[in-house]
Amino acid sequence: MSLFAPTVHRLSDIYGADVDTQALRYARLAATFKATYGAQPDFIARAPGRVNIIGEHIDYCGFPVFPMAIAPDTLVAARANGSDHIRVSNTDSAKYPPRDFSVADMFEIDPTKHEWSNYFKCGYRGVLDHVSRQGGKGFDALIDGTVPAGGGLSSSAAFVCATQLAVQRIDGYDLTQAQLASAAARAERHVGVNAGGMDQAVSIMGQQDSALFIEFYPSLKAIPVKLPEAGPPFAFVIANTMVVSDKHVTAPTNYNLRVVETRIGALMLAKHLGIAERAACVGADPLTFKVVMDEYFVMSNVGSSNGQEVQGWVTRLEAMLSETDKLFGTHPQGYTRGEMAAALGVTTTELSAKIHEDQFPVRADRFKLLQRAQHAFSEALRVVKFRGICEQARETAGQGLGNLMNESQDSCRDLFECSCPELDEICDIARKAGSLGSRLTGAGWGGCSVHLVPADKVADVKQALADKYYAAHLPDLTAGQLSEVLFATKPGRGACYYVA
Ligand code: NG1
Repeated sequence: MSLFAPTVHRLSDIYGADVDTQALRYARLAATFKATYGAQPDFIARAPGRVNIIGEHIDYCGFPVFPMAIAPDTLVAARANGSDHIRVSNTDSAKYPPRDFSVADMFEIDPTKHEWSNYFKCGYRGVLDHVSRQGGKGFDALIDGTVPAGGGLSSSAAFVCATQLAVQRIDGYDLTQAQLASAAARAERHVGVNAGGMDQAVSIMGQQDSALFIEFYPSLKAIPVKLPEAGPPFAFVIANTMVVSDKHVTAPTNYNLRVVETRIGALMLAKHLGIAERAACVGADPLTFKVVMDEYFVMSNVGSSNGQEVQGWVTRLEAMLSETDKLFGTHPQGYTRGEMAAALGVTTTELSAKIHEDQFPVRADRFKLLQRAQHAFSEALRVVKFRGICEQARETAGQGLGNLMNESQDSCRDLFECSCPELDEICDIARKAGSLGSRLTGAGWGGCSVHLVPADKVADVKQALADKYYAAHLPDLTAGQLSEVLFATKPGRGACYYVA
């Protein structure tokens, strides 16, 4: 795997066979850039969206996830303009009007305003904060995106990552892929979502024909894993519910609340296991379930804390599940703030500071620590088992992988409560039509679903979804629109520069 974002000169190196549509798109982008700014762009930076195959809402718990990059992407055409201004426009100017910023403006991101250019500013800050600089050269940028916004395919990460690539090339930096991914994950938090790092890592490091097993702790590591080739081939079908889940708007009751529930869960579990005062826990920022698990096993000398082998993971995660039930099983209805503060021996104000509520406020009467922890540990277990099945590459792999995806959906629906009726309905229709495994992908509460489908059943699954879901819920969709919300995909390459 290359250490730095590569530069490619042929569109086929990015999109495989689908070059004609892309050639037209890139030519239009260059022409619009020239019409807008009076010159050709120097280069185009490109970063893809992703589908998370399995491992939902556990990146911010420090656990491994298993996504793949896909073809839909964000392009940033750019050129230094010799001024101290940064001008940015979008090919969809009706929805995303042009903006003109001074370098100082680029550091002002107001998370209370839902403003498209905030993501551009995040990308800018990602690079500049990483190199500890207050500003760089002025430039012009034109954005074009094909990842649906709010659809669970990570349009925001694609946007932030592509912007980072553009900014570092304009300003003459060369961050490694791991640095770019970590910088983008930190930067995206400026818009007020306390996100993990999965999307940025796979957008930057995605590999053609492989999914990635991404570990975050003790450091970011992406291991390409081929999907089993033994047995009948299968495809991933993506179906968008078209229920737009705006993470940014619903964060206090959905995404950020889930992050907080797992963080408080980790603090209480560390205390319960008698390891809260150990340096690794005190110094962890944030303290996650993964840190707690590793530290507990270091202390009790059971297995290595970095054990990669499937059985090592299974032993440790099962032990954590059992401790979870012992500790949180007394409160199946959830905890009040007062109960959690008392359990940790702090005031509710101190608890609020611990979970950074000034930056990421949350709203809930009860915090469902039992269910969230059960999901996190069992989902991590499914991820390592999924990888294990891929590596064994047996004839029967498809069913095993599909079962894990179905169990993941059940857990997301019942324990993590991040599904929605439309996602459940789509999964049900797809399974009945031949999908081996169907689940939501991304944050959930709407957005996209992913289905593991034997190649000879792809047409049946798509037809069933078209007839039973889309015709019923969205009768006005044209055939062209349908192909954008319901499609088969395979692992694509990560971010790169394109220079003709
Ligand atoms: P989406 O909303 O699909 O981009 C979000 C987070 C991920 C991860 C998933 C749930 C951002 C940028 N991404 O993905 O880090 O936590 O939810 O697995 O917020």
